[in-house]
Amino acid sequence: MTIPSRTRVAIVGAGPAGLVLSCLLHRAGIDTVVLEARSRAHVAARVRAGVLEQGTVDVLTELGAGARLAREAMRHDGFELRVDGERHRVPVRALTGRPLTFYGQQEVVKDLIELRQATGAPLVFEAPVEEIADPTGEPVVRYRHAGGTGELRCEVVVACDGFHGVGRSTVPAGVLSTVERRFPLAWLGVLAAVAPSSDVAVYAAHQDGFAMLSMRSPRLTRLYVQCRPDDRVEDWPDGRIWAALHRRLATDGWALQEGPIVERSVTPLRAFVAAPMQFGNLYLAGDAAHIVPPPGAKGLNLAVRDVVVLAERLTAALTGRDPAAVDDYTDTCLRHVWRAQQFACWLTRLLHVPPNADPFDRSLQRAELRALLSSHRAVQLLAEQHAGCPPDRAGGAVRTEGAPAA
Ligand code: RFL
Repeated sequence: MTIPSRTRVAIVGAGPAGLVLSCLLHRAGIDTVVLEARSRAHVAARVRAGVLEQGTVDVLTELGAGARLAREAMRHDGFELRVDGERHRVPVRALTGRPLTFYGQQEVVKDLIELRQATGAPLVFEAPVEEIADPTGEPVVRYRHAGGTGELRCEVVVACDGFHGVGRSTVPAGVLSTVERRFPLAWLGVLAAVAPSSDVAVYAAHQDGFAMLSMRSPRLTRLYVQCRPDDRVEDWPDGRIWAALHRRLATDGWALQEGPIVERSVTPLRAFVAAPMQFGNLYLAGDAAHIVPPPGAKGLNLAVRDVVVLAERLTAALTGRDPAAVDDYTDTCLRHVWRAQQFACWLTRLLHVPPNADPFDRSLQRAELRALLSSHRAVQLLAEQHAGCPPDRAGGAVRTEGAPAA
């Protein structure tokens, strides 16, 4: 593919944020070029998120990337909280009107790549961006591709390049402020080629630590075990993984089915927020600006929210309808980012056993879990936060016809 030397919006990164943004702007008639560091095969195989909020499903469907999702996604009415083997159902759909949708992030990415490629608009793989020059004037994006280097001039650059990308580091240190919490915890995540042993996702709080059973398809189970941030995958041979899962997920009358482990990784749990999410004509979206700990299952959903907000504002600004529309991008996003952060950090603290937890901490944590489960209002709030608010115009995002207002 020949890469143009000029576009209106340069998008760095073809993860969920970059791809959704490119499709939203294309639909609004705005030229974009997407530059992605890795190969198409690599991006489409990266196993990460799996729980989609209804707002995210609505955005994908509205864009035309929802057909396979509608056929293949697993929809659940709720999830199970297992506390030292005691089972509690949280009926999310009954309490919120919204189901939980399980569909792998790699499948979302595949569908979006196909949608983008069908438009014929440039999406270039193996084109790592090395520098974003002049972000407050007419930005120039410098990249490597096919053994050479190139420059892309644009009016706006959106860094959707994840936590380790170049976008955030382009904002001067005196402008950008960051806050971070590193938990003394990590998740060992595995993908096992076996039918899920439960009809809903299971979050288990156990004296040994957290474990979770989730699903990606009727034949693929996603499992997580709390481990230490400095653990390596080699520290966790199959036997140790299954033994920990059997113990932490154990409950009467139920058995965990084992299967071949086809993927494994260790993810340290951290929370991170950078602000502002805009600097001149450079915008940050998704993991480039914030990381939420994975127990909340919010990262991909937040990335989609960010770009829905941004696409609406950039469209208004670049078509001349409202040049100041982008001014409140950071403030609008930070409201939903901090709401998700609060939920994810609370769930992390509630369900995991920190390495230094003493008997007092452990008893307090159990007392909090039991108080939560005995209160209808508390369970309602848990269900609402897990299901996520539908994106609405008050929050600055699109609302699909017929969706409830908030
Ligand atoms: P991504 O997906 O990291 O994509 C960034 C893209 O940018 C490319 N890139 C560059 N391209 C060009 N030039 C450069 N210099 C570049 N540098 C980087 C990268 O190759 C990549 O393709 O960011 P994005 O789009 O913001 O999406 C964010 C989500 O990926 C992330 O928040 C979620 O995976 C988080 N997450 C979950 N989110 C949910 O909403 N629900 C979940 O159930 C959920 N579970 C999870 C998760 C994340 C996890 N880990 C592994 C961190 C479970 C886990 C274990």
